[in-house]
Amino acid sequence: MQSWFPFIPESASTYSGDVDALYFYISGVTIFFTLLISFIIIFFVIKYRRRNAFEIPRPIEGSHKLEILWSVIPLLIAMTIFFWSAKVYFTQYRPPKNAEEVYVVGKQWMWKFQHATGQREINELHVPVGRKIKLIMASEDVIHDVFIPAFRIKADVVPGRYTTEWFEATKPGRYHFFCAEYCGMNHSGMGGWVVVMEPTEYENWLSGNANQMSPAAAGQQMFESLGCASCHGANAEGGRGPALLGVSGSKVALNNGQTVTADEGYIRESILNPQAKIVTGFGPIMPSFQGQLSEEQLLQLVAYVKSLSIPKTETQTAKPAPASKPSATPK
Ligand code: HEC
Ligand SMILES: [Cu+2]
Repeated sequence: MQSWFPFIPESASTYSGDVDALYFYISGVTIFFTLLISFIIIFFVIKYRRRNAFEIPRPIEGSHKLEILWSVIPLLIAMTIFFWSAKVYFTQYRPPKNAEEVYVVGKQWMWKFQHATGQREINELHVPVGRKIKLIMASEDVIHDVFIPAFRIKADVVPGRYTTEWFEATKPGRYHFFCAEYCGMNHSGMGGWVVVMEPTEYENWLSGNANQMSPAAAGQQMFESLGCASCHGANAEGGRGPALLGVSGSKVALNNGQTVTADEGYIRESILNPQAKIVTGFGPIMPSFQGQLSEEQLLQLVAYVKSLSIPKTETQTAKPAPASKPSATPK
């Protein structure tokens, strides 16, 4: 699929138009000045050429007016580029609160996706048109990068932390995505397709693949089996660890006087490296679970902890459904 202009991929997300406009603007400014300066150079070369062997040029005194003018004009132009790109960047890299979450794990050399409702996919991602989707991404091995040209988004997937990107697709279709960070032998094959569907079609697809446990439900099982529940009981009183209900998204006071927001990154760190940030009023007794969990399991635990803060009005995202379905032992 190509757009009207060769070299520019299909434009299929809410901000791909903004990115293109900025791109054309920067290209336009560059081309304009390249031509202008080239023309002036050639013009001067001809106009001020040496006409005879003994010619002595008139000395040039310099001009402050001119110096200021050709410093200030480029500065103003550069500032338009700066503010415009800052604005585009700002919307791109701040996922909206109400986005639906998809968990992404990259490993040599494939992409695993899991929807908040449980469906898993490999090298293919189904999403509905017109809804905001946030990808929470982790790597099992080396740095990868999720690049979806038609949506104009691209973000590294870095081992040891979560990165995110978000989009809202504007038209149904199949869009190629790539790993955009050289990651070893089969890097070039590490990609796939984002399938954007009409909402009803998407609901059908979801229900047709509904036999998997949601990440939050899988996380809940692990929460029991790993013994998290023994310290993080449902009721705060007398628990050895803080109650986790409502933690996600809240401000947590630490024993060093700092406050942090409990986002995915914080929850992740709390599990792998509990000593890094100690919640005020508690001792550093939580064991580290580093090395015991795959990125996928970790994402499921995080999904479970996050689901503990969803109020009664449960819209989409993680449903801590009765974790009864036997299937899918988390890998
Ligand atoms: C031995 C008891 C113990 C076990 C087992 C334990 N924790 Fe903790 N956990 C704590 C304590 C104490 C704290 C508060 C001190 C700190 O931040 O390390 C804590 C903090 C946390 C926090 C940060 C909470 C906040 O209010 O900011 C999270 C999230 C968390 N634990 C998740 C887990 C998960 C998931 C497991 C199981 C994989 C687990 N814990 C197992 C004792 C425990
Ligand atoms: Cu890769």
